[in-house]
Amino acid sequence: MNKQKLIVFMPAHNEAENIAEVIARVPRNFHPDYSVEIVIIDDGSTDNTVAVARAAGADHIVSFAENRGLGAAVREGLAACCRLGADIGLMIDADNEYPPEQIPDVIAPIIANQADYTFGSRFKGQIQGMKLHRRLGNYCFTLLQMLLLRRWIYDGQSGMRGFSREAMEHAEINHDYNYAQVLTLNLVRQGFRLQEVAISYQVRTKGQSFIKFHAYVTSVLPAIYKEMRRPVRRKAKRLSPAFLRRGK
Ligand SMILES: Nc1nc2c(ncn2[C@@H]2O[C@H](COP(=O)(O)OP(=O)(O)O)[C@@H](O)[C@H]2O)c(=O)[nH]1
Ligand SMILES: [Mg+2]
Repeated sequence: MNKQKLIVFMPAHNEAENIAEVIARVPRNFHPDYSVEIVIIDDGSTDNTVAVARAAGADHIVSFAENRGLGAAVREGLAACCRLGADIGLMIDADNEYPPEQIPDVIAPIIANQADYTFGSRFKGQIQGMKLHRRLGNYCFTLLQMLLLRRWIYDGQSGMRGFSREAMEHAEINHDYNYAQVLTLNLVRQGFRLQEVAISYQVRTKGQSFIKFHAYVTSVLPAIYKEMRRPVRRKAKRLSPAFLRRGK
């Protein structure tokens, strides 16, 4: 039987100190029916992220000539998964905060066809070292998504997410700076099924978070507004013309 393909992709900007360990921790043989490949989206790194990632065993590296932003990098990661024939995609930050060992847990609901889009959820699991202001920021942005989608969400800013092939093909990220909220609003409004899986999270010990309060708020809030103003086509309608015809 032909194996299914899981592609693990990592957006990375100057993560030379962290990325090798993340790559080494990815379980390559987690399931007899799945092969695993790793794709790095290097967002114009000026350190030796690319050389370190290649030496650590990354299978594919896409490099942007200049820094374009995390939203642009995740958009490219999803496109790369589709180009490379992934059946399932899994995004994980390159900074060694999220647990690659739990990749099988995070994609399990997709393999079981119970979800199309999953989060590794820190607030359902365990968190080590998150500062109070970051925790509060996470709660606020997650609450906003809950209100907009009228459903419970634990961790709307997770940097570890799984995608079915179809979710990857239809996902749209409407700004280059970030993806966290607009991607969820986009996929859930299209009718893709979201599930969250508890993970354990350890705040980075090397390198720096790119998040700056002012830039984050002034980029993310308008993008959320723009996403909510945009009409989305529901998946059920788009996917089942045969079903609709039968119903007539
Ligand atoms: N593509 C891209 N990725 C970035 C940029 N800045 C950070 N990242 C990556 O995005 C992920 C999360 O970044 P991080 O700074 O740790 O954000 P935090 O975890 O929310 O504090 C890491 O894998 C970073 O390498 C950027 O400008 N562009
Ligand atoms: Mg991080």
